[in-house]
Amino acid sequence: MDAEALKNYMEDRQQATILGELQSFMYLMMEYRCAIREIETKLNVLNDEFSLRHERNPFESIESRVKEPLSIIEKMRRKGFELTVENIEEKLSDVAGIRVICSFVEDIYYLADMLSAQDDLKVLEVKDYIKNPKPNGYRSLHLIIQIPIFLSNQKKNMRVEVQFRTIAMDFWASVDHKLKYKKNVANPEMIAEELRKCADVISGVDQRMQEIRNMIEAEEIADDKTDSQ
Ligand code: 0O2
Repeated sequence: MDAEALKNYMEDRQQATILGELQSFMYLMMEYRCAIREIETKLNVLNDEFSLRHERNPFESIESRVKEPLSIIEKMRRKGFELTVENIEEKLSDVAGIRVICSFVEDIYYLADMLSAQDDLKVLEVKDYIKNPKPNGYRSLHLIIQIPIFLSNQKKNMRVEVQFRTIAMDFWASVDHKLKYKKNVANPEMIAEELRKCADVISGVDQRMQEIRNMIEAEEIADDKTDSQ
């Protein structure tokens, strides 16, 4: 083989490898989207049933996403993993992510318990950043769930990260996320401390809201008893 032919051969091989990796990557993202749909359906079923029984919804909204390729690359680099499709699947638990936004903290645990009890999925990990907030004040309940998806020729277990938060926790996390991009601030320690204080205030409001709801529910139960006598 002359030099020119060898060069063409190497370029073709390289292109084929890149194309192969790209196809595997796109296929993997499709599998994650299917896994998200499975869990979203389960959460919507729980929501429908709960709202008929209790005349209110346990969650306000659900957001879902498959992680953007650039975020995947950034996280793989940050964690020091070689960038291959196999590694993305093996090392990252949050390529498929669902965020469930609730009004009340008790609803978070209700939904997480109901979902975890289902026998066709497996909870691989629980990170309770509500009971144990991160030092910066971040609060949410994270579950890493393994769920099977059924493809034409195989059943495959996929991992999905489900984050449960109150509206208030979500407000804090969104603002925190935005501020993370503002790197050139003069006093980052003071800003971090202010953000942490805001997280504590927000947590206090969540607790108070929960207490108010409990009071209202207790009154409703008392009224129902009086009516039925
Ligand atoms: P994105 O853009 O939301 O997907 P890591 O902390 O990511 O190195 P691990 O174990 O994956 O390692 O993380 P963790 O902390 O249990 O959960 C990761 C996800 O939780 C993050 O995903 C965020 O969505 C959210 N999260 C965790 N800590 C914070 C925080 O301090 N502030 C905010 N706003 N969100 C947080 P990604 O991939 O970082 O980002």
